[in-house]
Amino acid sequence: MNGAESLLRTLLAGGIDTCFANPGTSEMHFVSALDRVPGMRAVLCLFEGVASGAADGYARMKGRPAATLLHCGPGLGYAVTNLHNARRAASPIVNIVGDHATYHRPLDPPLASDIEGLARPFSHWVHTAKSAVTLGSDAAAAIECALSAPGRIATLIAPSDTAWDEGGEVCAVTPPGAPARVGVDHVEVIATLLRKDEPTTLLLTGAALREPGLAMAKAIAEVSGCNLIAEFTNGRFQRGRGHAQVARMPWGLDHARAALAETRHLVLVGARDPVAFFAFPGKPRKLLPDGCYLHVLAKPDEDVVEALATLADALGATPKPEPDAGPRPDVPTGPTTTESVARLIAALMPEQAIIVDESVSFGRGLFAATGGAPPHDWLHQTGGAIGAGMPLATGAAIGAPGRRVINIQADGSAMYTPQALWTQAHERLDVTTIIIANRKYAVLLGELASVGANPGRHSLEMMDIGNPALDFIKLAETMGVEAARAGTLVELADLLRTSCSKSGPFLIELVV
Ligand SMILES: Cc1ncc(C[n+]2csc(CCOP(=O)(O)OP(=O)(O)O)c2C)c(N)n1
Repeated sequence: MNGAESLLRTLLAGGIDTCFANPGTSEMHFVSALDRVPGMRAVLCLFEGVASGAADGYARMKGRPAATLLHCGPGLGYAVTNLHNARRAASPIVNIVGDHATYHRPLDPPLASDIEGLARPFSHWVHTAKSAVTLGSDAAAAIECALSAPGRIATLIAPSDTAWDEGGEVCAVTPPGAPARVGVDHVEVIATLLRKDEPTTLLLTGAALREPGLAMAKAIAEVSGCNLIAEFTNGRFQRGRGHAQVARMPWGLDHARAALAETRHLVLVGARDPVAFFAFPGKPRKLLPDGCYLHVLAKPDEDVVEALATLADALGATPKPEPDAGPRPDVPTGPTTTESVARLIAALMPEQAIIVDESVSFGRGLFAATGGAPPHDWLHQTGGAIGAGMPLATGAAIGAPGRRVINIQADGSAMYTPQALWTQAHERLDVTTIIIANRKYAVLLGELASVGANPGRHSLEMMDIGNPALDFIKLAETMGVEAARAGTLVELADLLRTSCSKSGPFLIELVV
């Protein structure tokens, strides 16, 4: 068995059966092993940023890592932006990066670069394989890292001779143990705090926003009178009927600080000490109000759900079914606003839809009006690096087959990774993309004012993507995706219904 085959067999034995790939010469033996070893779904992506973003979306929905297959340093370079977003979402991923043969690298051929240096800031574990004999055990170590709490990124660099040499050995994966438990004494400190009559807020993310954690948090809030709020961006948030409705931290320093203004105690539940996205001249950097105390129930890599269960027990709080949310909202008519689009999506989304939200400025108000929709999952772009939405939607559709993905996608951000549409067409994925075509970098117009810069002709030109106007219908059709334009809510409703009634991808350009 050569090294490539041992790598592939070790991935399969470790539970990784999906690989988002963009191969080159140094990965040819891995690709050829796919012909001999059944079981791996290899998904061709036409840009590495699509592969890494799709691996993120897959992991968020499947709860298990996928692999990526990337070509040398430059291939990894294209992938790192969405690895950054995946790291912020705590998504497990195993990157396999091909490289020159060990004895060829010293000659400094054109594609040679410092792959480890490039991988390190975006990976929790980086290793370059030394030989075909140990490539299998290296792959097992990579999987073990990826599976450790709360979900990590492992990058294994495989020089091409480690793939083609004989002597490969398949290696078993030792699954890491459960995440670290929060001590009962520590939970009791938080319980004591919640028994006091002082304004307290639990800041939730990660597993606290999925069942059973979400229902436990709601029960704790009902018994103690504390508030619940989610981080501004979250990897996967279970929402809609049957789930507790939890607001997310508002966008913008002033709004976020206002949301916490009355709080005396902020308790982090898998969340981080909340800070502003950026520093602004003369403004505070943290969201915590003055005089508010910060507490930690569970850190991101601790067992958040168990900590919530212990806290609920200590307070005598029992999760209950959510009350009936009443009839589903009607399809709205009238002007196209964030609120009306949210109500329309809530009215028409199928049961168990997956919303992938890279709607940027248009979508900040989408959340409130979708709480009463059928049960669904909401995936945010987590790291602030735009170009995640379409790849995330692609991976989510593969990770959760049978569920319709609705990608609410700002137009400027769409232009970073539109190649994802080709993979959606190639794999016949059930993804409806709604492009919010405002033909601007609208969010940056606000940021210009927030940092105190004066707008002039040149700076405003940097935020105008309307000349020439992007034609997303042609763009989608070029990649084999059916598409149509909507100028009104009625047209949007018709197209959303049509796209959800048939299989495969569909793109709607919503002109706003
Ligand atoms: C990788 C990356 N490059 C650039 C930026 C800076 N940036 C933030 S928002 C934005 C424009 C977003 O425009 P669009 O997606 O159309 O959303 P809108 O602002 O119109 O709501 C840019 C360029 C970023 N966040 N990430």
